[in-house]
This record gives sequence, structure tokens and C-alpha cells, in this order.
Amino acid sequence: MSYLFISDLHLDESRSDITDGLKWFLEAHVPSAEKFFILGDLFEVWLGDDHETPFNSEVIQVLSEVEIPKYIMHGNRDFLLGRVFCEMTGFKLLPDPSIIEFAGEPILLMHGDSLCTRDEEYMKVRQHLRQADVQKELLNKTLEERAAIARDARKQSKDHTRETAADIMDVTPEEVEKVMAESGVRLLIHGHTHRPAVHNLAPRNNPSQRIVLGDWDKLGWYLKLEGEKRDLVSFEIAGPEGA
Ligand SMILES: [Mn+2]
Repeated sequence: MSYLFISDLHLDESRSDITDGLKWFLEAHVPSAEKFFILGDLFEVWLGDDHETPFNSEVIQVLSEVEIPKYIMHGNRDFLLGRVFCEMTGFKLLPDPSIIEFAGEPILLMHGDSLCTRDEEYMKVRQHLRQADVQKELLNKTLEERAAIARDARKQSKDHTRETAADIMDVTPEEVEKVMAESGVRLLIHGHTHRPAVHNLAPRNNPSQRIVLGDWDKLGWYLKLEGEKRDLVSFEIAGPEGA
């Protein structure tokens, strides 16, 4: 039995190589797994389920063809993915955080942005954008208005990232320890930071792991849980045939 996890593909019309990488992954790896999880930022930006473009329709189509149980979590770029997207693709929306079980062991799943608590400015923005009434208000704007807001937010985020020390853009170790203890798990899987790694932790002599999924760029990344194995794997995004 195996579970597969990906995140941070940042799918965008301008990067058809990454969309092709996803198609390859969905055909090569997903069918033989039992469950498939996308832990946020599948899209570079999602203006709302009513934003119908040929690109969005194409992605929805390939996702809808996945036949195993499939789950998606919001990232900070695609937090407006909603009910209609889920109906069209057959994905189930997972709250952030969520606890699942694999081989009898509870596992904590998060996008990861909420762990970066030292970035106080971002935490304020996140808290604001995750309110239901704020999202409703956003979705009541025209697509043009939403696109302008998203462009603005990305520009501000880029400026902010440039000006913010690298260690505050990463997770806060104490926050990791706290959420794992509160959830009673010894495995946390998240994305967001674009720092793929398997971290061995030992809070209070309790061996645990934090596995960080990678963002897709020149390489694609996935995590495969199979029995006792936890394999964080990268592959050339152009695909093995160099297609
Ligand atoms: Mn993110």
C-alpha cells in the first residue's frame, strides 16, 4: 500500500513543462498508489472557480481522470479553490491542518505557511485572507479586479521576500514541535518553503520526522509512503524521455 504526496507545483500557463510533468507523474506513479494528496499551491494563482480558461480546464480535465481517492489542501496561492473545482475534479478538500492515518500511524498534513510564525507580516495577511467574509468579498469582485489584486499581492510578496531574512521565511522549529505534540504525531508532511528535505527530530527523545515536499521547477518532487519506507523523490521535470 502506498500514499503519494506533492505540493507547490505553481502551475501556470507560462510553464507548460510543469503541466506536462504533472501529466507524466499522474500516469507513471499515481495509478498504482492507494491515495493521492496535493498539499497546496497546485496553482501559481487561482482567482476563483469561475475563472474559466483553456489552461484551467485542461488541468481540471487531467485531474478528473485520476481514479484513486484524491485530496487537495489550499496553499497561500490557491486558497480560493472551492466547491466547484472539487466537484469538477473529484478531489476532496482537506482542511489545513489535517490528520490522516497510514499503516496505523497518524500523520499531520499542512501546507506549511502557518508554521512560518516569525514572519509576522505574512501571518497577518494570512489571517486576513483566510476569513470567510473576506474571501466572499473577493469572489464578488470581477475577475479583472481579482487578477489585479493577485498581481499586487505577488509583487508585495516578492518585495517582502527580498527584504526578509531567510530564516524567518522558514518554519519556526518551536511551532513545528508544538503542532506535532498537540496532534500527537511523529510525522509531519508539508510544503511551502521550497526546501525539500527529511528532517529527523527528537523532541523529548521521541523520534519523529518532518518531511518537506519540494516545489516543481527544473525538478519535480514527490513523497511516497510505502510500508516503512518514506521516499522523497525528485525527477527531471521534462520527463524521462526529455519530452
Ligand atoms: Mn505556499
